[in-house]
Amino acid sequence: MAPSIDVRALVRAAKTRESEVTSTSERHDRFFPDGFVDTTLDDDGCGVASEKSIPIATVDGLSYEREWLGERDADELERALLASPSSWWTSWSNARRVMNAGGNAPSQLFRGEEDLKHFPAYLRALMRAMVNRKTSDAEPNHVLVNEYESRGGITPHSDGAVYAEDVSILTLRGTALIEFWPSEGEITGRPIASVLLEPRSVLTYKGTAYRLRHGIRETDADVVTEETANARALGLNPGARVERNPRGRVSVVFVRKRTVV
Ligand SMILES: O=C(O)CCC(=O)C(=O)O
Repeated sequence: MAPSIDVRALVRAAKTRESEVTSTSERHDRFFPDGFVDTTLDDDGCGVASEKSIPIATVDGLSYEREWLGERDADELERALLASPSSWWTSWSNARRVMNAGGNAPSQLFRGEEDLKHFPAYLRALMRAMVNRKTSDAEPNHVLVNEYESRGGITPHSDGAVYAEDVSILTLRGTALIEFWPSEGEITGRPIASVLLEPRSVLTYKGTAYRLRHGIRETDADVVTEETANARALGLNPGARVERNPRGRVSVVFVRKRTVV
């Protein structure tokens, strides 16, 4: 006999989740009482062509911008995101936990306003800034937060077909070397490229770069190599060791999910 499904319990659980999401987004709005104080949210020429932006010629579609967010705003954003209830976080084995900061489950398609209404106002402002500052081609509609322990990493992967090929990663705390690998085959030898992600920077990967796999090693210190595309701009030579922050790393991933038709 097929196992019976307790439909009432499922509906109750969905309602609880719904009210938790709403009350949490209201609670979130106590952050940023004065709005963003040291971040430029509109294009003032600090987009792709600014001095803070480091072109990465070795991989089509890969770009990196330093100091995308101001220091005070970065602190406030971290406080706000980490104040989310523990039930919002999912732990992964390699010293990483992930939070869905708005919208529906990461694997589900985008449902329009139904998903957008759950975002706190400050995240909506950053989502708009992504496109106003020409970081993304179009406005993201989904945001994930990763919190890593100091040594934590993420296995090389590609982000798959649910998202448009245009992803931006804002690092809030800690540095880490992200490596890009061919889309298929064994991960051996040297990566195609790597980028050292600094606090307050944004890394964007689109098109060709999106289709590569990317990952971060589990380690106490990252080692800059010939492939590290922003090493020179950061004043680092191949072989330089960059210790991980003992407090770990926090990153915010802005994506655009495909829409339910
Ligand atoms: O934390 C990062 O910078 C990478 C995150 C990532 O690759 C992911 O969430 O899929």
